[in-house]
Amino acid sequence: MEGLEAVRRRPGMYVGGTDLKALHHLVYEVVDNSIDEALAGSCTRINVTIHADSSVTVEDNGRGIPVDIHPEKKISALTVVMTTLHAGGKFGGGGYKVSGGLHGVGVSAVNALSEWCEVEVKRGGLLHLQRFERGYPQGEVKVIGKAKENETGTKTTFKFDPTIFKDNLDYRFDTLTQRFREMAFVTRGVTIHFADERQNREMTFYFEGGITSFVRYLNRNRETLHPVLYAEKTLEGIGIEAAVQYTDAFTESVYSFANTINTIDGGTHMTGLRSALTRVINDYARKAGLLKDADPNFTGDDTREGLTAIVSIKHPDPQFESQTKVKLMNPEVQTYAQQVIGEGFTSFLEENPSAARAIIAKCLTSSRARDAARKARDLVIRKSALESLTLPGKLADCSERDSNKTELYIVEGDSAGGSAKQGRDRHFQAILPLRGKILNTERARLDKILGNNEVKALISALGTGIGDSFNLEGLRYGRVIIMTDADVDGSHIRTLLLTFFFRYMPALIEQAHLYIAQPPLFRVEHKRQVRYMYSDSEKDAYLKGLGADGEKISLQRYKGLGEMNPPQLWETTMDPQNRTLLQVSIEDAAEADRTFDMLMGDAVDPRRKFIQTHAKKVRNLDI
Ligand code: 0RA
Repeated sequence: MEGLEAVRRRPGMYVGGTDLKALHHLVYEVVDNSIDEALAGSCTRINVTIHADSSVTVEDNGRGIPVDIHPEKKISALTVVMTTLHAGGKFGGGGYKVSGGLHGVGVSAVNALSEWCEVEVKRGGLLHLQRFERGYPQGEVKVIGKAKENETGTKTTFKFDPTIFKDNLDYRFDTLTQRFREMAFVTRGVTIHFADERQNREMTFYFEGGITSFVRYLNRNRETLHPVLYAEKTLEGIGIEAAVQYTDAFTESVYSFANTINTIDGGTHMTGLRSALTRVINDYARKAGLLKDADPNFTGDDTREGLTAIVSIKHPDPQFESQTKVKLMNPEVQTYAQQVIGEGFTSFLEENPSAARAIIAKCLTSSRARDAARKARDLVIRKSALESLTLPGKLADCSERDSNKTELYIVEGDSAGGSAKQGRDRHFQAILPLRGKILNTERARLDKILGNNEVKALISALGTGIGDSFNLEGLRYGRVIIMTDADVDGSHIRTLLLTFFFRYMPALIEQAHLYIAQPPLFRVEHKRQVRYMYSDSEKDAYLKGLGADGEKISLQRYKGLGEMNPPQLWETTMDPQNRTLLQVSIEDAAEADRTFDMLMGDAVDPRRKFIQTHAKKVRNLDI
């Protein structure tokens, strides 16, 4: 029991903390054990249930945790598994533990951190039960019934200990769903059923095609260039599989897994995948004469544009960079992954010449565009260095020079720009109007946007430079405020600007310099009193409150900033005493970045749906 006391005393050492993330890891740890059974070919179904009291049941139809008496310890193997750190896969079977696991400490750590935990095992025709409280067995393993012939499995129910996981923490449906979906994708053929009895929601994940389905899922809103390529082989006991499909998108979606854990920082399996793709594409393009002698090879950047891929490995002894298991370090995996994926991809291109041509055409466009973008960017950087003293003509600057006190409003359109220029406090507020249609007319890669005059003006107004020469110290305004119309165009431009800042100036967001202005939607005048309303519901509630008192009510709906006169704009949106500003978080911006992809991609349907869905609540779009 000593180990368990240590876990309870210092949970951080064993489960990485006592926060929401650690809480979810308890569930993953238990499910991982069932996934191990599935990977061993002994389990096809896993049911996870969150009960109303936030206890969690994980049930599988695997072989069942052995219950026989352990030869040395003279106690049931089940008790050993549940109370000994690192006892995970040491019994019988001969299989190794391949799935994730918490930090290798096994289900015993979950047991130690649970108020109570009950394990039922069906094995050898009998149903067994053992109960634990804070890790301590409450009696021996008991036989409490019979199991049907050949029916085996393990059912674990635990309630996390609220004296350890404090602050009313509770599980999040979406977080768990995401993880179970990933587990089901990378464990082909297993069904994960997830029910949340707190809110009567349930989901089932089963992917016949494994990671091939995963790639199809990721590309569901994109135009693909060819069918999914799947490659798989076990080398020296290491299972390697990859699924690859190019799309006409400009971005890349590549994910890597080691023993079903999403290694978000990649590692050797990811490197193996990337180098295999680049090498095979170059070889093919040379042989087919699509790259001439004088042409340089495609770079990794060229071959990753539009790439959607999953690489998943199963390793008996995975080495991770850190306790958090986000980067795989085993050096041999790089060679094996490169070999397996290289062979698979080579034959795929040979057998599918039209796919090969489409992929290479995509790489060519990408490489040319990158070249052009590099030149444009160099130009912007060189110019912005030169122009750091010459501010853009469109900028109406403020007189204050202390950037702790200054604000830059980025305003859509010249007419709104005019109102803002007249309405502002010119002492500390600067206005930069941007011509409305940068997004729709460009419909192109973000790199190209750097060459756009509006964006160049923005970069020089900010004073930070861009790319390698970006320096937050140069920032001329402590607050950078995006002020766009409450319509679809306005939200496009906001999405574009957020994406731009997210990709090229993330520090500006992280250091809390970026904001979104909140102009009102309505002006209501009643008994010579003017009020501004910022949402439909606010307006409706106000009008209802007035009732029918016979007085005339005048209601004006603002469609654009340009409809407000300068004093109105100041009063409602720019006056620090009255206005509301939304501070943009890096998550908001990341979300905008994904939205941007969808808005810019060639798949028309999701874009139309997006616009239809958001046209009504456009004020809160992607923020
Ligand atoms: C050790 C050995 C065997 C199975 C398991 C553990 C096992 C553990 C868990 C945890 C959750 N579900 C599980 N299912 C199985 C193999 C025993 C044999 O060879 O029959």
